[in-house]
Amino acid sequence: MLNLVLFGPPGAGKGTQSAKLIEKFGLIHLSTGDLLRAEIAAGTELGLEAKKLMDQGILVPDSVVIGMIENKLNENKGASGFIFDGFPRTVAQAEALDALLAGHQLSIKHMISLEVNQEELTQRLLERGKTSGRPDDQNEDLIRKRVQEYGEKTAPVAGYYAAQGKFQGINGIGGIEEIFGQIVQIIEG
Ligand code: B4P
Repeated sequence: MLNLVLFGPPGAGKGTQSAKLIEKFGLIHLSTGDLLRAEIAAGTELGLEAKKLMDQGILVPDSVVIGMIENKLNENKGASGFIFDGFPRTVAQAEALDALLAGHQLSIKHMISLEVNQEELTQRLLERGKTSGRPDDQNEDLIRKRVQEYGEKTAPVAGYYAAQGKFQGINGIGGIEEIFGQIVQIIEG
């Protein structure tokens, strides 16, 4: 069973690489960003609350995203593995994920971190913002706020997995195929 965490700052390429990994390895893709945007599109109460925070570049509360992941794990009991994309984003989320997986006799095999500098992230997200319709991609101040949230709340998650010997950092700047090749190499050992 292959369970991966794909990690990195906003715009590092987590979503891009996840799409390629699910195709190659037949894994279930669990992106908390996508799940939250689906709640917003459906106009649920959770979505309305999340939107207020996401539009300011702020993380939504841990309890909300942990609950969403718990539901998805329960819905996909026979899966051959999961890619966690954009989750965990805090150490509390990482601890909750380990506890949830243990309840299903599962664990994380690799945590793969895509490393990209702020200048490149800003360029990528502003470019995506031209067509994505995502309000959080359309303004440089908001992107800076998201990167700041990442530095303060999410970056410590790397240490959590490093302490378990599961952290693998790779350069997230370069061609999409080249980066994919490096991830596949880690997975196939
Ligand atoms: P997410 O949806 O997770 O958004 P992201 O970090 O912007 O995306 P990602 O890194 O996947 O970028 P992508 O591959 O698409 O989160 C959005 C918001 O939701 C957060 O700010 C937060 O408020 C909330 N949220 C989500 N999860 C949460 C959690 N667990 N806890 C609390 N709050 C949570 O790549 C970006 C762009 O770069 C694309 O246009 C792509 O084409 C391009 N690109 C990718 N790889 C490239 C490469 N190698 N070279 C050049 N361009 C590349």
